[in-house]
Amino acid sequence: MDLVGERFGEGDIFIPQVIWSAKAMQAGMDLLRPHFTEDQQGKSARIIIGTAEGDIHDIGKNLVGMMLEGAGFEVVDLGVGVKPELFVEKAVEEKADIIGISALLTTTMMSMAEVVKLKNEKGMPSMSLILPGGKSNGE
Ligand code: B12
Repeated sequence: MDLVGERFGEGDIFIPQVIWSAKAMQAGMDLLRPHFTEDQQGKSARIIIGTAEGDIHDIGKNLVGMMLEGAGFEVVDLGVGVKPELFVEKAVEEKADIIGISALLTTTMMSMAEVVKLKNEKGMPSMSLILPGGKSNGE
């Protein structure tokens, strides 16, 4: 997908080819999924995961969700285009330990800050928030 991104950036390939590549990647992940999840022993923590509002990129999120499941996390996937309020509402409802937000666009990154703000307003300071690249809000 990195190569696809480069070629898309250079104007060498276009959106349809990127979509085909994304579908191929998803199909590969479907084959791998059972192997990642079959060995899990007891669940360690519950994580809410989703792609930020205004963003439809989900390959990385799905991959991360799958790896987390394989590592024994209980993953609640909210899908794509998730509003900041929904991340926080669901985290409360599901008694989640962690919120994970995926955002691939410069414009959708800001919605992460909104989730942190809402989470703190709800008095959930001890919850971890993980962002792509492994950065956290330090809590
Ligand atoms: C595939 C792709 C698409 C596909 C998405 C298909 C899908 N179902 O996801 C399609 C064709 C639909 C698409 C659309 C668009 N895209 Co696009 N896309 C890409 C591309 C080529 C690859 C992304 C990808 O899947 N990579 C593979 C996965 C495995 O990697 P990843 O996403 O980075 O995920 C890893 C980490 O980021 C991290 N991670 C990800 N999520 C999370 C979450 C948590 C909690 C954690 C811990 C970690 C984590 O872990 C993952 C595994 O290592 C990138 C370029 C690139 N090289 O990244 C552009 C790119 C992201 N797209 C871009 C753009 C501009 C768009 C469009 C706006 C294009 C347009 N003009 O319409 C639209 C966006 C529409 C929207 N509203 O969202 C730009 C963004 C630029 C920017 N700075 O904002 C990029 C960078 C391309 C470019 N160079 O211009 N895109």
